[in-house]
Amino acid sequence: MDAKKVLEDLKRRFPNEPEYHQAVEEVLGTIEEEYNKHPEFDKMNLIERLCIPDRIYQFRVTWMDDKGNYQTNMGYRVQHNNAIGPYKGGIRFHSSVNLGILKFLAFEQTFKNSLTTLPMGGGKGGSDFSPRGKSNAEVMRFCQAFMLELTRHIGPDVDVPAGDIGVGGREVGYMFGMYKKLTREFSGVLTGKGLEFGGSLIRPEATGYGTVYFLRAMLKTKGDEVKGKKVLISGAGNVAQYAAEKVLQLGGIPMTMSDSDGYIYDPDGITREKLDYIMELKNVYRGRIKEYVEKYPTAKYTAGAKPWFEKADIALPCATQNELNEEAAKALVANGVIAVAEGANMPSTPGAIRVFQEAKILYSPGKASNAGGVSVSGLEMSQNSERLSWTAEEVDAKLLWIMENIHENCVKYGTEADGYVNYVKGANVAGFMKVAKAMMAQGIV
Ligand code: NDP
Ligand code: 2IT
Repeated sequence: MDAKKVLEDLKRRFPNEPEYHQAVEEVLGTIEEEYNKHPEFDKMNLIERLCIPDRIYQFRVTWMDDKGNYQTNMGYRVQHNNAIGPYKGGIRFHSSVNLGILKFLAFEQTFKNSLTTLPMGGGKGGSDFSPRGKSNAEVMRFCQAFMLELTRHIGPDVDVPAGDIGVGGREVGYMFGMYKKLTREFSGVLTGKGLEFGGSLIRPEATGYGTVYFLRAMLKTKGDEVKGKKVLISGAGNVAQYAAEKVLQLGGIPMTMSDSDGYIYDPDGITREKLDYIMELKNVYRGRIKEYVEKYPTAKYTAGAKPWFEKADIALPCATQNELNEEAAKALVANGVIAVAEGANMPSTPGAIRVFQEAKILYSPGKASNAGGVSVSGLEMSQNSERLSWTAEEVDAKLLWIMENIHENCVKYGTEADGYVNYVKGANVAGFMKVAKAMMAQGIV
């Protein structure tokens, strides 16, 4: 394959999808060499079938708001690849959602899920509906209207959605309820369910915990540890909260959290008690991060900015794509950051990744370091199939094993001649090879 040509062709056929192009470019650039060692792949033009989703569903979602007005949003499900298992990946509700963003996420998910060692293909879905500022009743009506259409495209052995930005336990619960009502079937069709109806212990924690387990494994290669390190965290949602919790458990000091309006910096560190406040603020009251400084006035809030220009040892981007650009990466490196582990999907721009890799600091892409969430989703599917629930200790031990295994695979496939581990290459090659072999074995389908 000629990676450049493949990409140009995709850009021509699918214009106006910059995030999708960005994700594909990053993967193609790192797997090209390995791919070309296998002429049988190119003979079957495997790469095109790997980049273009198996199928995409798009539908209108109409629902009634509390004032009695009818609102219309778009709904999507991108089923990217099911060579190694049923389509699997989250659902995102955010005003910025469009097809290009979901195509990038579904593409990334395919490699991420392959890395987990569990039998899951890749998919992603969502809507441009934003739960922000909506009442509980509005969120429920929207979730029901969304599931009314999505039902016919998913199933426990077909496609198993979960949460992502704007979709947490509440939304998964409402969608599960509607699926159950429409199909009269109680199954593991969604993951991230409530514990009372088939959810797994540690699923809410899994992405954040997994990111920090991966960070710990990276630091260990340098004989270093999380203890005593100052950590910049972006986001204040599911991933950011549990990344902060695990940093605290390992003796590190979270310094920042953010949302799309700005970030807070606490010079004394975000302690366990302060994190409890943030969790209540975000999860119960659905408040904004700036309210933190009213409660803890020694902290500062900066509107319209990102936390990357503060001094620290480690950065964990846990909010959204392209939230850390080249300029921010340069500031992080200049301030002495030794490791960046992505909790979000594709938070670093290509320019930022270049800066990290040229400075030879530890840098892991989301598809490796945030794979803990979908891994425990896979474990939720296993528990649903055997109609048993595992203890928190069991699930956490399996999560840790999976994250350390992904780390080992990145080292195996990503170590360069000078010993520097290119985690992007490692993750992409390891993830790709398994999917490619499965596709080859299954013929042209
Ligand atoms: P949440 O909705 O719980 O939290 C998202 C956080 O990111 C919020 O603080 C939100 O702020 C902020 N954010 C969202 N969009 C933007 C934006 N455009 N600009 C700046 N800030 C933004 O989502 P999650 O924590 O679940 O997801 C965070 C990231 O992690 C995403 O990239 C997601 O794809 C990824 N991820 C999630 C997994 C999971 O299991 N949940 C698994 C693996 C990856 P605001 O309230 O202002 O919108
Ligand atoms: O990006 C992701 O891996 C997720 N949002 C979690 C997907 C899942 O199926 O648990």
